[in-house]
Amino acid sequence: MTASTVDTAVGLYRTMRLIRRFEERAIELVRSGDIVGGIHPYIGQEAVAAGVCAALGPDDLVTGTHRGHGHVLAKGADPAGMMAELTGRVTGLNKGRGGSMHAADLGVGVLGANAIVGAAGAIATGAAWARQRLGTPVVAATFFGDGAVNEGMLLEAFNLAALWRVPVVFVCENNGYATTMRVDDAVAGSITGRAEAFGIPAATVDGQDAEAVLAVTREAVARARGGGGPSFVECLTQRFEAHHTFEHVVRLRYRTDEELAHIRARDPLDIQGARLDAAVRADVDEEVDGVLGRAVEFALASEFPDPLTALDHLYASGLRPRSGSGV
Ligand SMILES: Cc1ncc(C[n+]2csc(CCOP(=O)(O)OP(=O)(O)O)c2C)c(N)n1
Repeated sequence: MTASTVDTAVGLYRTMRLIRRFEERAIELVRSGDIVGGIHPYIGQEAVAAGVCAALGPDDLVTGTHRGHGHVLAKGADPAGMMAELTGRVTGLNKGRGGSMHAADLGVGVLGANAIVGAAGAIATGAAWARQRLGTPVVAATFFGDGAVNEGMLLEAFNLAALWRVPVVFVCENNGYATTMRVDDAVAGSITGRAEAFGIPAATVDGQDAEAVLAVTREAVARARGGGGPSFVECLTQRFEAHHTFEHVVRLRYRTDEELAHIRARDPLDIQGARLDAAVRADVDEEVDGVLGRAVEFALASEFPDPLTALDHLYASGLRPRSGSGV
C-alpha cells in the first residue's frame, strides 16, 4: 500500500470508530435521561457515511436523515458540539435547538439532518443547483433510507436533478427495513431502477465496506464535477441497533435473534479494521475514546439555553427583498 492509501484506510476507520463510539455514548445518555426523547442509532451503517464523505471536499454539501449523526460527523462536524446539541445545550451546533434529527453545521457543509423521510433529497438538489447557478459549483450528497424511495419529493428531485444535470449524488442506505417494514414488502421493482428511469446512472455497492463505498462515490463525484449530472448509489447495509431507542423499552419483534446475529456478523469496523496494522487500530480506538470522553464532559458541563430565548434563532434575520421583486 502507498502512504496515501494507508492514510485513506486509517481515515475511513477513524471516522467509523468516531461514529460508533458517538452512538454508544449517546445511547448511554438516552438511558441516563440526559438526551430527552431518544435517538435513531446509526450503528452498523458507519461505512456508508465514512465512504461517501471521504469522496467529498470540504466545500461540498451533505444532507442527512433522521438517522443522521453519522452523516454530520463524517462530514467533519465537531463531536463535542454535536453531543451538546443532542443534550439540548447552548453550546450545541445549533444552540440546542435542532437536537438529534435537525443538527446542521453549515461551516463544514452539513445542510442538516432531516426528520422528514425523503425531503432532504430535494434540499440537496436545490442547494447544488443554486451553487451551480451562482457560478460556485459544489457537489451535494444526500443520504436517505430504503423507506424514502417511494416518496414523491425524492422522485421529483431525481427528475429535476437529471433534467438540469445537477451535481448531486443520491445515496440510498438500504438497510432492509423502514422502521419494522421489510423493504420487500414495500418496494415494487428495484431501487436502482427508480433512478435509471430518469436516466441517472445507478450502482449497487456493499455498504459494509467503506473502501467500496468510497470507490463508487468517487466515480459519482467525478461525474458530477465534470458536468455529467447526478448519480445514484445504493449501499446495501445493516442496522445493528433499534430503529429508535424507544425500542429498548418496547421490544418490537420484527427481527428474530437469528436474523440479528446474521445482520451483526459483518461489522463494517471489523472489515476496515482488518486492513490496518493492529497497533494503529488500537491507537485510533484510544484516541477516539478520548475525543468522545471529552465531548460528553463538554456537553454535560454546558448550560441549557435560557427559556426566555426560546424564540431566538428560529427565524432568519436581516431578510432582504430580492432585487427586482418589487417587494
Ligand atoms: C414523510 C415521513 N413519513 C413518515 C415518517 C415516519 N418515519 C420516521 S423514520 C421512518 C422509517 C424510515 O425508513 P428508512 O427511510 O428506510 O430509514 P431507516 O429508518 O431504515 O434508516 C418513518 C416511516 C417521517 N418521518 N416522514
